[in-house]
Amino acid sequence: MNDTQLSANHLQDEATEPPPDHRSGFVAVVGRPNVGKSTLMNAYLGQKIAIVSEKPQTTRNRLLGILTRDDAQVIFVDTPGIHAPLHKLGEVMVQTAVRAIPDADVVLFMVDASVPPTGEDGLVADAIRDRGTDSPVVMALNKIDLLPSAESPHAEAYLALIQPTAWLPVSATRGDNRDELLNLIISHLPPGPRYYPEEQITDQQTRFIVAELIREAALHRLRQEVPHALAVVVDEFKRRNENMTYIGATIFVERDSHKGIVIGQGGRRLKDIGRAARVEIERLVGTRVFLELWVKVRPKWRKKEDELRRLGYVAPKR
Ligand SMILES: Nc1nc2c(ncn2[C@@H]2O[C@H](COP(=O)(O)OP(=O)(O)O)[C@@H](O)[C@H]2O)c(=O)[nH]1
Ligand SMILES: [Mg+2]
Repeated sequence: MNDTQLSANHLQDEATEPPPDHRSGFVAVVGRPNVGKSTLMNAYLGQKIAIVSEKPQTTRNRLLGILTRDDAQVIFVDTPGIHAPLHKLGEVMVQTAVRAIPDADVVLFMVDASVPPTGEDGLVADAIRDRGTDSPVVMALNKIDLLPSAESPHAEAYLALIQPTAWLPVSATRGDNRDELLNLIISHLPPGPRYYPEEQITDQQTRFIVAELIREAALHRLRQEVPHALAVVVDEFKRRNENMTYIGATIFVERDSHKGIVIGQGGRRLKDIGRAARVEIERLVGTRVFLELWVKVRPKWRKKEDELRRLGYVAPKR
């Protein structure tokens, strides 16, 4: 695969004509950080488009995940979690999420139903109301696998936040009600054509997803404040031959001390990050990968607009 848009490995048979009652549209997946938005989208696509971690604010950009079936095309818009931002990056992330709402045909409001609502869930409800959308709001009460029964004791409190058009308890990881939720979403989409070719599953360049997979591998191996101070840029992406891709990437951190932590004793942590990322990247690009990583310090990049732009964090216009 080249550094072009990522496609599913579908059977390349004749394009099938969608039926006359075909539905399609954009589904904005919104919610506070860490409720499972990216996990759910990846599960629907059967491929890792959006990285996932147990750390809040993992998703920083808007990503499209495109699901095509015979009767419908669902274009999921995975967004950063809506939260009270502490720096410029946080502001850009919240703007990115909020701006997805008015364009959506369905707003999928995800919550963690294993715990009671927090102030941030309230911020999400406010954002949906403030953006004045007429589109149906479907609420997914996620993580019910953590509860003794599918009945969340907090369901009522969540439903009171927004009075959704429809709702379902689900588990993005275990799969409970995942298909039912998809059918529910599709039932609220308008009739419409296929907007994207059926084999396309995202709008992102392979290069971007590669950078994200490196960031994910690093996130899983770092603690506390360092993960939030990381950015990854792919500098080189070259298919060397049929079975080998060369990738050179830089991990940016904010401080010299962070650089030391990312590299680790005798370079051990960086090697570990590289090894884990390489496995995921090989799965993505379908060849063996030679991955070279560098670590560089960019002081206070999260607070500087020009640095954010250079690292690819820009809120969509509007
Ligand atoms: N137990 C459980 N954990 C989940 C579920 N969905 C997501 N998670 C976990 O919650 C964390 C945050 O998930 P992520 O998709 O990154 O959340 P996002 O910030 O909303 O995109 C990760 O550790 C996921 O594995 C679920 O249904 N059940
Ligand atoms: Mg996410």
